Amino acid sequence: MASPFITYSPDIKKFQVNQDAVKTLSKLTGPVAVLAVCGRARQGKSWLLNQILTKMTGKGAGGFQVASSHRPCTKGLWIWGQAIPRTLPSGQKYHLVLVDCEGIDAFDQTLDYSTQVFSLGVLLSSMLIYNQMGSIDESSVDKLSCVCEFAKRIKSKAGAADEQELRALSPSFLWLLRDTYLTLDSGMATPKDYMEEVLRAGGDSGKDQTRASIKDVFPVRNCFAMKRPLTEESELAAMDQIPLSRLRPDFQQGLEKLINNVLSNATPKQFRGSYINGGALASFAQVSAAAAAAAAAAACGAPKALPPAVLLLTAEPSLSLAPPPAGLPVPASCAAVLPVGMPCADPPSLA
Ligand SMILES: Nc1nc2c(ncn2[C@@H]2O[C@H](COP(=O)(O)OP(=O)(O)OP(=O)(O)O)[C@@H](O)[C@H]2O)c(=O)[nH]1
Ligand SMILES: [Mg+2]
Repeated sequence: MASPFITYSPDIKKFQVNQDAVKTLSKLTGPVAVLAVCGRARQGKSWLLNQILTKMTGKGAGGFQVASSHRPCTKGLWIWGQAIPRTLPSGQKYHLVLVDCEGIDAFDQTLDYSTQVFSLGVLLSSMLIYNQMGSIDESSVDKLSCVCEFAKRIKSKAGAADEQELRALSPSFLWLLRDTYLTLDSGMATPKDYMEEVLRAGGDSGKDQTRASIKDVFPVRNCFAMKRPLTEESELAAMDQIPLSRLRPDFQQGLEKLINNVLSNATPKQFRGSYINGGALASFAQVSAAAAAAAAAAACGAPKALPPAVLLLTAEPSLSLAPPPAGLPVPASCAAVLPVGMPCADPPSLA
C-alpha cells in the first residue's frame, strides 16, 4: 500500500518523516535502492510508478493515487509499503523502494516549497526520473539547475566531500519526456544526444553555468522520450482505468523499454563505498527533511547558513553519526550503512 513518507506540516512550516515509514524502512537491513519520480504537477508521475509496480509485482490494482482533476493529487513524498526484493547481476540481493513525489510548480505552491520537494527526491534516491510533458524547455532546465545548486551548496558547506564523493552520492538521472515526438537532428541518434545538446555550453555565461551545475550533480544521465499513449483526448484523463493493451502499440513498446532501463539502473544507494540500508535511509530522510528549508533557500540565492545536520553527508563512517536536529530522534535500529568493504555495484552506465 502507498503511504506518506515525508509530509509538510504547515504548523511548523517544515517537512517531516512519517514514523510509520521510518518503521517500514528500518526493517530493511540489507542494501536499498530508491527510485523517485519528480517533476511538474499533473503529468503522469504516479501513473508511471504504478506501471513499474505492476511489472515487478504482477499486481495491477491499487498503487499510488492517480487523478484526472486539475488539482494536484500527490502531496509530499509517498512510499510504496512493500519494498521489492531484487538481485544485482553480481548476485547481491537488495530491496527497491519506490518514492512518488508531489508535483512541483503547482498553483498552490511557493518556489521554496517546490524546490524542497524536488531536492528531497534528489537526495534520497539512487535513481531519479525527472518527468515532464513535451520537449526540454529553459524553465525545466532552470528548475533542475536550482535544485542542483542546492546539492552543490551542501557539498561546499560540508567542506570535506570531494567531487568524486559528491558524484558517488548522486542518483542516476533520467530525463523523461512524455507525449512528445522528437525529430532528432542529423548527428543525434537518441534522445540522450538531444539532452546533451541542450546541456552543451553555448557561450552565454548564465545559461552555461545553469547547465554545468546539472552535469556536475548528475554525471550519470540519460533521456527517454515517450509518445502520447492514446489519440482520444477524453480517454487520457481516465488512463488508469484503461488496460495497457489498449494504449497505442508504440507507447507500449516505449514503456516496456523504459521500465527495463529503469529496473536495471536503479541500483542500491551508496555512501563512501558502502551500501545504505533502510535504517540509514530513514535517518538520512529525517535530517534531510529538517535541513531542506534552509538548504533550498540557499540554493536559490538567499545566502542562508545551512544547519549542521547537512554535515551528515561527510559523516564517517555511518550516516547516523550526524547529529539529528533537535526533536527528530534517529531510530536506534539504524545501523546506518552496511560494513565498509561490502561489495558495491559499479556505477551504472545509462549510455
Ligand atoms: N497525456 C497524458 N496523460 C497521462 C499520461 N500518463 C498519465 N496521464 C494522465 O494524467 C493525469 C494525471 O496523472 P497522475 O499520475 O495523477 O499525475 P501526477 O504527475 O502524479 O500528478 P500530481 O501527483 O498531482 O503531481 C491522469 O488523468 C492520467 O490518466 C501520459 O503519458 N500522457
Ligand atoms: Mg501523483
